[in-house]
Amino acid sequence: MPFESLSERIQMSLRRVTGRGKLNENDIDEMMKEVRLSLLEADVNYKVVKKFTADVKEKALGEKIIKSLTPGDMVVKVVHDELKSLMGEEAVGVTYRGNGPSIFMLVGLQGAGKTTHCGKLALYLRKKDHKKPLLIAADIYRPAAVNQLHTIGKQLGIEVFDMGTNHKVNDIIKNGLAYAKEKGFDLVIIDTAGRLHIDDNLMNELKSIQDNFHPDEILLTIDAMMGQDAINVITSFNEALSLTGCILTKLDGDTRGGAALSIRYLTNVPIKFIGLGEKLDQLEVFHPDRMAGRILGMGDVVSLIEKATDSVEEEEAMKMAEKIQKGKYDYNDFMKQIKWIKRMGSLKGILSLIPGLGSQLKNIDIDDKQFANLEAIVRSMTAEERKNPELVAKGFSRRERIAKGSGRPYTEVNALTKRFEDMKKQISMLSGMDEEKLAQQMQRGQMPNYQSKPKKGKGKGRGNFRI
Ligand SMILES: Nc1nc2c(ncn2[C@@H]2O[C@H](COP(=O)(O)OP(=O)(O)OP(=O)(O)O)[C@@H](O)[C@H]2O)c(=O)[nH]1
Ligand SMILES: [Mg+2]
Repeated sequence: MPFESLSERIQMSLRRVTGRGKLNENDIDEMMKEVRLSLLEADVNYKVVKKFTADVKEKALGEKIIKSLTPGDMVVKVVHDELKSLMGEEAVGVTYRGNGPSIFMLVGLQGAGKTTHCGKLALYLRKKDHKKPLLIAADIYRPAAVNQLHTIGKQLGIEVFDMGTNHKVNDIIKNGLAYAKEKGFDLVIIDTAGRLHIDDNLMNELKSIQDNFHPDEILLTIDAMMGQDAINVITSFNEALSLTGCILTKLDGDTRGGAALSIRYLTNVPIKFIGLGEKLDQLEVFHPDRMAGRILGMGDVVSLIEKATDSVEEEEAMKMAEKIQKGKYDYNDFMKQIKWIKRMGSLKGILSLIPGLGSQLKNIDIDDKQFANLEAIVRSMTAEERKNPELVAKGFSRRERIAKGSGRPYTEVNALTKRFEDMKKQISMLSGMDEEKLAQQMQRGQMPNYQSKPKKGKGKGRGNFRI
């Protein structure tokens, strides 16, 4: 996975602040010092790092964040948003022309992935935009290049136009375009030659293609493993040609990925696609927000939550919803729900990484000790009492026995039973509630709305149950 170590390090520095209720400038400074180091280590350009840290700090220290109820989570959101903005905010798509076949040309240094990405792009756009692509072999300097493109075309069932290596590049393209028009292709992708270094010959040839055919897209393939040198390469290509974007290739493996964070800000050339492997379907549209999420590990966290929610047996939740509807909620159900909520509780730390969610979680009172006490009390009840909560409610001596057995004070047992009876009353009022909705609510670890009037300052509404 790209960015693995950057991702790990940034997440570690953010852990300093996540979930914290109060932050001062010093906390932010300490955190940013580590974030700064992780970025530099990932080979992000120092100018970019400087701008990034300054922007995050300024926003994080803003009144709104520091004084909010969940400054820690808000700071994570600031980091996320700034990463995203650094990479260009939105994904940038490709442009097609309305009349005649659209012309895309791939350029780049030797071995950057031009030929491979001609194939990847053709495959992707055929699938996604229902294009009928034709590949044109315009790298005449290596006979093997023409064969390589044919091999790729064959694998994908995409036609390749070539005239061998003994014709001028512009003639090949001209003929290729005529062929595309004649045969009804609506997209041609031109594979061009690469050089080890940027030289005038290469640039003049590419410029001549640009001037003669006015491609809709001139995409520079750039090897992510180049690190910071990528910036100079992009700048030189962009001075000679009107690049419409770049494809950051080889973002798989152990690349540190710093280029992805620096390119847009330093060159203003958008990254349109990323190459994630040698296989022809390993191409993705570059989404700055998803990439930011990947770096901060949020995508993974989101899927983790989804899993946790799924894992609470759906059937069981439905069964309980049915019981609640019939007014048959008892201490056994209560224990089961505590178990569910506790499962969520162990996730609380991870959950609070997600902007917005952390603050919602504050309404769920996840206090392990409190749960342990409640469980001790219920465990000291007999099976009969657990099934029939009113026995405990009515029997003073039963409550005394339970208090002794659980080692909890009598007042606590009293409070629980009283609360439980109140809950039951409220639950019976809920009985009109849609069963499925109730089940979903409980799966999320939310108790039904037990408190009709939430106490001020103690969180509000659903999910809040205090004894
Ligand atoms: N791991 C990985 N390898 C890639 C990726 N893209 C291309 N490659 C490999 O990189 C090597 C060079 O790719 P080519 O597509 O031939 O590069 P090129 O720019 O056309 O090279 P020249 O025509 O020689 O200038 C090949 O072995 C590809 O399989 C990628 O996204 N990830
Ligand atoms: Mg090639």
